[in-house]
Parts: sequence; structure tokens; C-alpha cells
Amino acid sequence: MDRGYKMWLRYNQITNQEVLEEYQSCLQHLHFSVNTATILAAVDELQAGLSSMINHSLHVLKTKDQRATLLLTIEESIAKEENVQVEIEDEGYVIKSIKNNRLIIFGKTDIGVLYGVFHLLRLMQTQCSLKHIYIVEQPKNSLRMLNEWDNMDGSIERGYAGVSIFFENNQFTKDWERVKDYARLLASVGINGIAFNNVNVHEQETKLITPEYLPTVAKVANIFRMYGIKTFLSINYASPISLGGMDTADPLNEEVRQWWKDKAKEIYRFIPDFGGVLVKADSEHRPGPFTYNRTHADGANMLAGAFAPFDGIVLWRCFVYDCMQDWRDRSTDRARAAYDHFKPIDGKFHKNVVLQIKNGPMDFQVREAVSPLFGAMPNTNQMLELQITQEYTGQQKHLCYLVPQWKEILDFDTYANGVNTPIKSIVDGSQYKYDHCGITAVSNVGNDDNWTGHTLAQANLYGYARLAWNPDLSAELITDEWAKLTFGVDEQVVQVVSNMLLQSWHIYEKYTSPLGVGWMVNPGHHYGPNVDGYEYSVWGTYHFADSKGIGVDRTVATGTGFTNQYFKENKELYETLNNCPDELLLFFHHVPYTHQLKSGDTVIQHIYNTHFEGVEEAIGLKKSWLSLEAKISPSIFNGVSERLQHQIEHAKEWRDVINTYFYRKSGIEDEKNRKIY
Ligand code: GCW
Repeated sequence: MDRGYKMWLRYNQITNQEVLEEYQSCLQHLHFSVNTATILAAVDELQAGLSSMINHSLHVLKTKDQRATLLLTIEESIAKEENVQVEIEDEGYVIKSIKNNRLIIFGKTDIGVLYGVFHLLRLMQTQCSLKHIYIVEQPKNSLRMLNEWDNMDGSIERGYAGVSIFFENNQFTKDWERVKDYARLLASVGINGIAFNNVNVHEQETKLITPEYLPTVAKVANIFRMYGIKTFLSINYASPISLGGMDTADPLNEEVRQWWKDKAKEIYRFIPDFGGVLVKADSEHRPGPFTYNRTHADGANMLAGAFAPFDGIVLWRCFVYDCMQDWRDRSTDRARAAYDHFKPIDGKFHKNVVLQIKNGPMDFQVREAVSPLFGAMPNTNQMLELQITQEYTGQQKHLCYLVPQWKEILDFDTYANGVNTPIKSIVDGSQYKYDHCGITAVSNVGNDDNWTGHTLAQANLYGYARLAWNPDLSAELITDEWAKLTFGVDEQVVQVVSNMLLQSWHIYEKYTSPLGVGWMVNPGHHYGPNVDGYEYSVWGTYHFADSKGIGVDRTVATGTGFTNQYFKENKELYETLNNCPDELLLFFHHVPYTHQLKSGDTVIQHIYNTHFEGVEEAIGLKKSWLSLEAKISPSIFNGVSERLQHQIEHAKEWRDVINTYFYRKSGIEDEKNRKIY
């Protein structure tokens, strides 16, 4: 039964006769000129894909001759003979149709060839013609990573699709085939790095960097290497204490420094191309350099020094804030924290440290401002961290396709280098000459049959990776691609599914969190409405609603001064009530419920309207899906239908809780007299 395990690598049989004949005639004999594990993986993929799509595999020719209708090569001389552009980057590739109805895939490296093969298979799955093609592709971002928040007991922090595919019962998985399938899926969309344990590194996971586990970490790395993916580990900053029996982890202590140097050497003995370490330090009770009155530059540089001799890098997270705040204290603003901690130490980090910065200054909310740290540190490598797993966006029970959100973030103009300094141009290294940079994201997979719980949530993983490869791709193009790869090229299906996906983030926003306010969720698990759930807590996450108004005043004039962390143009945009975009109004300002938005509605009427509309639109999502019943395999159809039904019920809960809360707080009637409790 088709449960969606294959994700977008389905390789369904091609039934369109014309297309089938074209492919069959052009894909007959294969010649490949090198024999690395990666090339062999590419050939395996091709053969499997072709036998399933066009009923035959390629006949492999040992020597290169005119019969070879498909050439895979990394040799420039061969490429040049066929007039193929050879000036591309290491992971780049060219696919070109050459004379006599043949094709060549040239990569600078075997990984480029692998990517080219996946691209070819994608063209075939979406039934594009292979005649007269000349595709030159190279990634815009050098780091295109995933962070898995998997624990060794098998649980996944913020995981909504079963348990870990890497660990069970405090040991590694026995299902290595599944790890390999994950590597294939990730390589097919160009992911090239993975940190496969949670950034919250607990006792057992701390030991991943010891000889007890390193041989098995190496086994994981071997699988991923074949697919062009480097392995990283999240580490416990206090490892010298937990593992080394020392009484300090002070980054300036000589013995601590030596301990890490020895540790790095040991890791590289097992994994010669280990990517490096990912560190959550001084964040949510994790240990870090602050304990020793040292800066984050001191902490990161100590590790960087230990890993540099092996070309390892240190991914250092900027999610550092006071998580023991007193809610009565109106001057401390969590949104300010990352910038306040890191901006002053710009230029102090070693070349092999990359600061990993969440897209927003708070935490992966449905809607929040972008982090003002992007572009503010010209002398320090930066990368963007997104969250694919839907912690705050419906936990893969609700449909919430995040590509449109990520596009907004990537395209956001920071003005760091004047007009047109979008975030994508900072994290791809084109604004400032960074040594390492790119994009990472928290993965949304688990061991569910379909990997992501909600089958349509597969689109988030796909879309993330495509954007990491090329942030200029449009949301529409990515969505169309994914829909075709997943459900076939039937126009109605592609249209309906694409529309559902593209609207879903706005729909979710409508019935959950109005005007950028955020955090009105149940504490802990973060699912479902609870307006005051975080209002009197230590987490720095408040909305300040009272009988008169709502919102967080982050202005310089009267608030926390957060707006001052942006470059001038954005500061002016957010600082003044009149300029501030509606969708972020309550993120930056505290306003009366009667405040009139740019849309013409008052804040309170907007809250009522969007919550009623959001439910109607959620009902619309299900209706759209039901129209596809005859065309979708039953187990996928039913699974998605059930989730969409749950989404409707839960959207009603959101609507009624939020509307009732604000009706009771404000005492203001809904102009349209709808049912509020
Ligand atoms: O959003 C918060 C999550 C935590 C997570 C943390 C982080 C891994 O609720 O579960 O911890 O962010 O990003 O470190």
C-alpha cells in the first residue's frame, strides 16, 4: 500500500506514450568514467528510477563510445569535447543534450554528478522533455544543512512524526536502510550537512564523541558521505567535566583546551571528514562560557582551535536569552537578546566559526519580525536557522506550508549594505566575504511510514532544501514541482494541492495568532490555544493584553528599544505606528483594541474577522482535498483527510478561545454579531 514512504522519489511508471518513447529512445546505454561510491550510488539511483519509470534500465558500457546515450563524467576533457561549460563550482553540474539524441551530465565532483542525476530523474518524473536541454546548476549556499533534534532514547524534541530514525533505547538504530533512504532523499534536493542529535545534549548523547559510540557515528557518516552529506554532532559544552572528569569547562583553561584538542583528534581518527560541531551554549539551562565569565567568542574559539587542524567547523547558536525572566519586569525584552549578546563581539570569532541565527528574534513563531542580527556582523560568519518541524505552526496535524514564510524571510531587505541587502545575500556570503555560511533547519521527519506524519508536510522538507540550494526559486515553482513529484502530473491534482499549500500558512495565521503577537499557546508542548499560557511565565514571551489594548511596545520612544537594532530604514518602518505593517503591529506596538489598522478594521474587529475567516478557510482546505478522492491513493487520501478534519475542529477551538478571551477582556461587540462565548 502506498503510504508515502518514498516521498518525492516515487518514480512512478510513465504512462504518457509520447513521453515514454522519448525517454526510452534517449536512455539506452550508459557510460561513467569514474567509480567512486558516490558515482555508484548515482548509477544505482538511475537504474532503479528508470526501471520503474520507463521499464528498462541502462546498459552499462565499459568504454566510452558513440553508443553511450548517457554520459556521466567529472572529466573536463570529456565535457569540453561536448562543448559543455566546465567553469562551475565543486557541487555544481551541467546536464546537456548533445548530438545524436544523447545526454551528458558533467559535475566538477562526483557529488555534482549525483545531483545532476537526481535532477534528470526529477525532469523525468515531472515529464519534461530532455531534448535541447542545457542546464547549469550550482548551489547558492555552501552550507545546506539539517539539524535533527533526536535523542538517543528514540524521542525527538519537537518531533511530530513518530520516533527517531537514528536511535532507539539509547542505542543506534538497527534499520540502516532507512538511514540510507533518508540520505538519498536529502541528496536528491542538495542537502550537504546533517547534525543528527539534538542540540540539547543530555547525558547519554554527550557520549557520542567517545570511542563507545564513535565507530557507529562513523557508520552513519559513511552512509551520508556516499550522498555528499557531511556529518556533524551536537556537543555538550561541559564535556570536559562530564566526560573528562575535570572540574571546569572554562574555555581559557589550558587543560580544557587540550582536552578538546585531543577530542577533536580522536573524532577525526574515526571520521576523517567529520563536518564539525553544533553548540547550544548558555541557552535554556545548557552550559556555556558565561559560567566562567567568558564570552561566546572565547567559548566558540576554543572549539574552533581544536577542530581547525582537521578543517572542522563550529556551528554556534545565537539562541541565547534569559529564560528565567520576571514577567513583572517590562524592560527586559527577549527579542533583544541575540543582538545584545553577539553584535558587540563581531570580528572576534575564528574563521571556522559560523553563528547560527534563528530567523526571528523570539522563536519560530507563526509570524514574527526577522532577527536584526542578520547583516549586523560583517566580520563574523553567519547562517540562517529555520524550523521545518511545525512546533508552533500546527505540529504536522494542521496543514501549514512554510515555503512562503521562508521566502519572505530570505527576501527581507536588511539594508545592511544599503538598499537591496536581503537576508539571502548575507547568508550566502555574497555581501560580506564569509568563509562559511548558508542555511540550516530543524528537520520534521520521524519513523512514521510517510516520514512526516501529515503527508503534505513532506512539502516543507522538500521546499526547504530547494530554497537552501537556490533561495531565488519562487514558492510557486517549488510547490508545483513537489506536487508533481508526489502526486503525478495530473493538472487538477497539481493545481488543487498547490493552492492548498500556498494558502495554508495565512490560514493558520488567521485562526491562531493575530498581527504578529505570538505565544498564545499551551506552555510546554505548544499545541492549541492558551492566551495567557505564557503571560506570567519566566520565558520572556508576553502579549500584555488588558482591558484597553494589547501588544509589546518595542519602540525606542516608549518601549524596550528593540527597533533600534535594525538598520535605519527598518527601524523607521517599525518604530512608528503609522509605518509599521499590520501583520507585525502587535510585535512592535502596544495599541488600543480600537486602533485602526491599514486595512481599515480596528484591532479587535480584525481579531474577530480573521478567526471566523480562518475556520471557513480551513473548511475550504478539506473541501478542496475531497475533490481529489478519485485521484489519490486511498491510504494517503484518508490520512490527509483525517488531519484536515482535525484541523477544522481545532481551528474552531482556536477561534472560540481567542475571540472569547478578547471579547471578555475588551467588552467590545463583534460588528457582525457572530457567536462569541
Ligand atoms: O523553540 C525552542 C524549543 C525547544 C528547543 C529550543 C532551541 C531544542 O521549544 O524545544 O530546544 O527552541 O531551539 O534550542
